[in-house]
Amino acid sequence: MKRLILASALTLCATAALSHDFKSGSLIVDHPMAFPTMATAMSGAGYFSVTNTGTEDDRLIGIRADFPRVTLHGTTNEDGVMRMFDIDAIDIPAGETVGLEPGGKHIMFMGLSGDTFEVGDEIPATLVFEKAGEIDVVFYVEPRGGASDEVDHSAHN
Ligand SMILES: [Cu+2]
Repeated sequence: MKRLILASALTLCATAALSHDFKSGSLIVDHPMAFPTMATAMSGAGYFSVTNTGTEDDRLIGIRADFPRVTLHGTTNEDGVMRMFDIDAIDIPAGETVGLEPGGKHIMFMGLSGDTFEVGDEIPATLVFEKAGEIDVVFYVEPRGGASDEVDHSAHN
């Protein structure tokens, strides 16, 4: 019986972690998260989705966090080779939800130098939007779930 209670408590925690969101004005930032990084990784990626419930387009123009460099990244897939590059902004059109996800646009935390992301870590960051201004969020480091998560960030720094 004790075990059953513990199991359901864990399930509750997991559910809470999966549904955390942050709001400012007409923007809702849902579920900022990152995957664990390997010991040798110099960078780690962050993902979330943003819903713009307003009538005016907005743009994500930057992010601040406690790392040597944090950038917005785009991804291209040319003949099966994934490449990532800096982008200036991510459009968040009125009435739409934009997802930052593996294989697409994402946040790049750079300069980890041995300071790995581990499951359960929380990474505070400030997202900067052109119109909504700044939104403080927390990225949760969560276990990798499946093959679709796999974008190798270990090689770039
Ligand atoms: Cu990247």
